[in-house]
Amino acid sequence: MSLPTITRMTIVPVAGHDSFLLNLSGGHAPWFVRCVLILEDNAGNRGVGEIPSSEGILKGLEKCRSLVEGTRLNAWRGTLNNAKRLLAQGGPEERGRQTFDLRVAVHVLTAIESALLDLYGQATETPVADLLGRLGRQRDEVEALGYLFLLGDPNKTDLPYLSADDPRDDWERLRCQEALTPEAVAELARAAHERYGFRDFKLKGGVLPGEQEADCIRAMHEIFPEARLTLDPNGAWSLEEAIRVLEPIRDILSYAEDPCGQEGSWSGRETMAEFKRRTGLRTATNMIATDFKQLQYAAQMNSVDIPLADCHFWTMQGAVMVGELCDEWGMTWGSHSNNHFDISLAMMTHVAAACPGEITAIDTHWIWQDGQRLTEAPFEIRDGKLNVPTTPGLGVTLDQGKLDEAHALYRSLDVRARNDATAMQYLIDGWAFDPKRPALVR
Ligand code: GKR
Ligand code: MG
Repeated sequence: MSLPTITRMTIVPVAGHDSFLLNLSGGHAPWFVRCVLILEDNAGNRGVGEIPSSEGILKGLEKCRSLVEGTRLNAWRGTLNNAKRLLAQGGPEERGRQTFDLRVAVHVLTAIESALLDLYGQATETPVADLLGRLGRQRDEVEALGYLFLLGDPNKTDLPYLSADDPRDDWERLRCQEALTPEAVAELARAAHERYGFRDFKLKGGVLPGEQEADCIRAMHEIFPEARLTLDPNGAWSLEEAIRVLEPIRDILSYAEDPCGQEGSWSGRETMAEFKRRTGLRTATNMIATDFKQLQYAAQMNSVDIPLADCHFWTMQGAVMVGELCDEWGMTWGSHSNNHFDISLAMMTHVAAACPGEITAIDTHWIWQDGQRLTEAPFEIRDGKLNVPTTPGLGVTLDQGKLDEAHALYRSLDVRARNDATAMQYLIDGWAFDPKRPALVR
């Protein structure tokens, strides 16, 4: 069968609004930046992908343009292979010690892969979930967790955070206000549950002293005793601190996400293995098993039970391969997330749908962005779940007007990549990132 040819590749950096989310990297700015890749074919279809944005990523995509335009969809794997080889010439890259992944090549590749799969799915009338992995779709619904954050007070800054002037519900009101206590976090959990029906929750830590974050988990457990709960300080604590903070709440935690990390002469895979051995707690990570080599060592050392294989930095096929390995090796697949629009929500849903076996409810920042969109009908989280579409491709239709608006916002800003330090400096003068100290502990 002869499939259409790709006629045009368009790279569109976009920005959206965000709340004052706190984490080890600081405080989220009032905006987040992403990059949308659009591929058009000569049958008139458009395929899309969404990834984080940075100058390196935009350049990387541009570099691949001539390898993508003019190729046939039949050869989509070859196109990706060529892009991968070209990007590899940039040499090895490091994830870095921020909470977010600073690599370029793997993100660039994912954007191209997503748009290609979307187009290929449309040409062959197949949903992306059915194209992924050895066996395609494994489920028709994907469970998501309620991903909560401690929140800074926007009024302590003169930054243009959106306020909830006419909130539809408690969630829309609370996500714009300070939340730094166990009571406030429990309220966020309740409001998120009421709106989205989440059964499981994750709290982003690395902000307050560990014991205070453990109290937030206790408060969440009070109102949701059945929920699977986890706390993620992004490796901020030393091994001893992680044990001291989490041992007392081990019975109410389902797993600990990156409780410790690289420390002195120990690698993060070593401290995490030791943490597991000494506490008996299961561990998840998006920091110490972020490629196949690291995953191999993490598995050999028994450091990790739940690799959070976010498709944006594993590629969509890579993330599903991790899911297949987890299923074979007795580990549990999960997905990490950063702030994202609705194209990424679709990508993550299809990937999770193709991972075999029992998986962990996926992370998504969508609840912080809900109300903004780039597609005509974003996937919805209802009863804690996302439906996996049965329509061809990713199952989303780009809304050109909304895309233009998000691009115009990007152009109006002097922001080209994520920077959590600036907003944090309103709370603590001269604040600087320290991978081993919670953001408000200075
Ligand atoms: O959005 O602030 C954030 C998170 O801290 C994010 O940067 C992390 O990558 O969600 C992430 C995680 O699970 O570590
Ligand atoms: Mg994490």
